[in-house]
Amino acid sequence: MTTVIKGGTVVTADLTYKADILIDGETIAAIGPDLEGDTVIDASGAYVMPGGIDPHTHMEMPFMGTYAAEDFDTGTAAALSGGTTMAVDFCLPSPGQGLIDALQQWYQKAGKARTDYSFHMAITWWDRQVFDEMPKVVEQGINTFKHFMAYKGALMVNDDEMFASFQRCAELGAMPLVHAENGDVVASLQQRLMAEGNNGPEAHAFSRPPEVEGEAVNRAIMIADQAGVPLYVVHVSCEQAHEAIRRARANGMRVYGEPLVQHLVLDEGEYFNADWDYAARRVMSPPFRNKKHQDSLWAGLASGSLQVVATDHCAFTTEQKRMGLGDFTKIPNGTGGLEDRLPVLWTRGVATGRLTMNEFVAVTSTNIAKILNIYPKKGAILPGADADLIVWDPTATKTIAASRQKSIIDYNVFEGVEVTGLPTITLSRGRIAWQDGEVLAERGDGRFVERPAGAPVNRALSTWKELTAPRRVERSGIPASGV
Ligand code: DUC
Ligand code: ZN
Ligand code: ZN
Ligand code: ZN
Repeated sequence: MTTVIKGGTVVTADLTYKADILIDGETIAAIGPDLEGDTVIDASGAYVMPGGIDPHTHMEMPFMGTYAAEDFDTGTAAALSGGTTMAVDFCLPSPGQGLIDALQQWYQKAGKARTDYSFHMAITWWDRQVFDEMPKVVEQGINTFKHFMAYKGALMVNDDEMFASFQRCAELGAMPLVHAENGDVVASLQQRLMAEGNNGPEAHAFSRPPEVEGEAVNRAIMIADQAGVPLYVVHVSCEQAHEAIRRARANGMRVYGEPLVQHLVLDEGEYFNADWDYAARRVMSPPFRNKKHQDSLWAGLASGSLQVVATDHCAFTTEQKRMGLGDFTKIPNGTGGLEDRLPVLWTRGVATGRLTMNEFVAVTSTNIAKILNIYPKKGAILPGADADLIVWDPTATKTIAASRQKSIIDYNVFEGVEVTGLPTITLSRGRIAWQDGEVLAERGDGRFVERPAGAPVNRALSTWKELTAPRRVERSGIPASGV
């Protein structure tokens, strides 16, 4: 069975050109003029791009006394409708739970996925068992380990644990990820705000200022450098964090930064809405920032100091958000965005001239495929690559509305945003997975994508330094102690 996508303009991370794409089975067989196939998809007037990869989702995640309401079924349906063909979710062992044990639970949940998927493994506690299980996780095709520097008393790891885990990552050819916020300072600010009677969702933003993020990113970078390992910083939301990443990169360290589409577009004013539900629905960590920080993130994407745009899709219903009525620290943290990432980024990025089309492909797909060591199977339009493709109509428009979304959440943080530029067809491994508003991929069509360790692009500069044992100076004539 062959399919040919005819008459489109191919857009990759580095080229834009007219060509047909021939798909044989699940992969791309040829790219060129006048190709023929059993079925034809007409892409005239459209762009053909690699499907989006969202490296940051939390489906059905147990968190803050509840579970993220979006699961792999509805979440990946939402993804396909927005042109995303792969999601990387976080496997989160509960404290004391073995990593492999937790992984079994995640395979179970992800069995419902309609898109391909992978996992990052979270290090939520630390002892010999975790150390011993890390290589087993790597053997299963998971080459990234996530560390929460916030959520004190729950997911947070301390610096000694982080340093030990980073060193283990270095030995295994794996890469650490960090949620970088200073959890001790956040906890202290939360207490103070509550004691002063600031219990509404707007206090959430004051409890997590840019400084707590900037401090943690700097700390993680220095610890990674001492461990001789590269570093990936999730949800970079502010200039302080971006500045630390920029500086590290300029010094030759392989540090990657991932802004979220929410932070690029939505600002802290959202928390001052008079409607409690409206503000609480937008509570996530880190919180939305002001325009100065947004400009910094856009600049980082354009200049290459930030590499990836994700969503941190972690979707709770309004009812779940109300767990925090009277105490903002109990509002489940998280927002959705899987369905809207590509259209919103295109509208606010490409259509405004902030990003080129090629940069758009780089930050939504190709860069993360390289970082996660799955390129060119994913993130590429090349012979042999998986045929995860989107046919993109740059003139199609819609107004984002929860009432029309595939996500099961009862609201959308982008409600009312008008987008121009939408996928008309999404193909997942050669099959039409979404077309004309309908999800055609079925529950369970998605496959786990193995990501081998040892990605060459991820070697840390400090691993190339000459490693020497501490030198001891032999001395004679040691003076007697005492005065
Ligand atoms: N931030 C969120 O907003 N939700 C899930 C976890 C996180 O770090
Ligand atoms: Zn996080
Ligand atoms: Zn998050
Ligand atoms: Zn997250």
